[in-house]
Amino acid sequence: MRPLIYPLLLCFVLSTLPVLSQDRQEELQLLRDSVNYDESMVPDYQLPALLGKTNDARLMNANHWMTERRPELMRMMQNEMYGLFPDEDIKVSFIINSDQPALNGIARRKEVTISVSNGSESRDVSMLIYIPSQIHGPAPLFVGLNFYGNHTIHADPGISIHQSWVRNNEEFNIRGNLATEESRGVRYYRWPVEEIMEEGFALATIYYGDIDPDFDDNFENGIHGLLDDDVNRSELSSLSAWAWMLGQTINYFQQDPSIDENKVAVIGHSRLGKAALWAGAMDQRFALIVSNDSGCGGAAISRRQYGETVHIINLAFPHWFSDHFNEYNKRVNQLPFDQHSLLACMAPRPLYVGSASEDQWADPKGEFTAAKEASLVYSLFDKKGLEGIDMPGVNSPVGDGSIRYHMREGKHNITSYDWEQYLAFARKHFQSR
Ligand code: GTR
Repeated sequence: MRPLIYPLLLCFVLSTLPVLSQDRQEELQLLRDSVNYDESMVPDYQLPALLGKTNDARLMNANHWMTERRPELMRMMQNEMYGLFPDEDIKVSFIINSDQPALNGIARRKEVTISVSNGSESRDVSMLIYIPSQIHGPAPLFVGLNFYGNHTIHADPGISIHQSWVRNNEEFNIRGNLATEESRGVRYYRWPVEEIMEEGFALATIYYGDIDPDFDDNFENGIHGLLDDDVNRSELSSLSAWAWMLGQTINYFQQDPSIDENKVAVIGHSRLGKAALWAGAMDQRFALIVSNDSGCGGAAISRRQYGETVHIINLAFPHWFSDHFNEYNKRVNQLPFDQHSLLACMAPRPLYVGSASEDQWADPKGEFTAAKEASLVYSLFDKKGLEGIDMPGVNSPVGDGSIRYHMREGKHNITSYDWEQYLAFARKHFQSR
């Protein structure tokens, strides 16, 4: 019997869908109806060699990886899958709008406007930062995007409410695609702000729709609206825009003496976990990377075709990736890389991959497999990964080196259990530096 979770999951997935053409909907529905959740039906596949033609670690060293192979993989992933946000003519400036004590004195709250301009037009993106009061001197920090607005992560009445398009959600009192006071704090369960402060970490977050609203409009709105008309739309992607903005935040942290710009961890859940991974690959200033339930197009091996597939994700979310990614819808084995390649691009920086047992759509085993495979590249740096470790059961994190993995018991979500693991991992790695 199929567990009840799958139909429920399907309802959730359908409710988050942008409007698609009838043909596309029908094709998507057919694929969804035949999604594989049976491990014995995972096809035989061969992963592309991480190190190039030969996968022999004795024939490559860390320097060769960094200067030759990694750039080659990054180019392929950009061209074939993630696309880009071309920022040659774009200028970014930061304005601190407020800086006040908050959360009963345990933190300071800053709101920073990130102004993105092409010289004649600009878009403003708002970043919320909490800095723990107990830390004297620059604090290590987690930065991640949020789904519904900065004001949804905590009931703190001092957080500004954005004006950008937002997905309607009855449960969160969001109607007319507009955020209001009624959705303040509704996503608090995903952002344990007080615990993060107690652990001595600062937290920064940005509403992802401020950067690029999450629907397919051929890249007219959000920061894409700042690009020249002659920019090739087929190479753009929402994931690259979201990830690009994450990289911009480090430019701000470098100017803020209360933040330790050398200890910035990037984190994301689900599609924003995909964005966090791509940001971590594109910008090596991120000192630690956390992907939570990022699934297809994130940490999960595409070739396994278990849960969400490349074909499904491209039909459902045509704007997330570059148009070229569609070429692999029916021939995923032809991809010159797989998601282990993306994870390998984090090396030698600490990487934590989190899954959830009832989130089979995101393929926990595929996420573990990619993290384990990436260990080969970590070994070039004499860093320990998940070598010799098997897929663990629920709530049993594995990996005491630079790669760690867990499968939390429960649904597609980011919970305090997940955060506890990520905070402990970051504490350990940041302390030892
Ligand atoms: C789903 C999508 C997943 C995941 C998720 C989310 O609809 O199929 O890839 O990203 O959304 O972001 O919540």
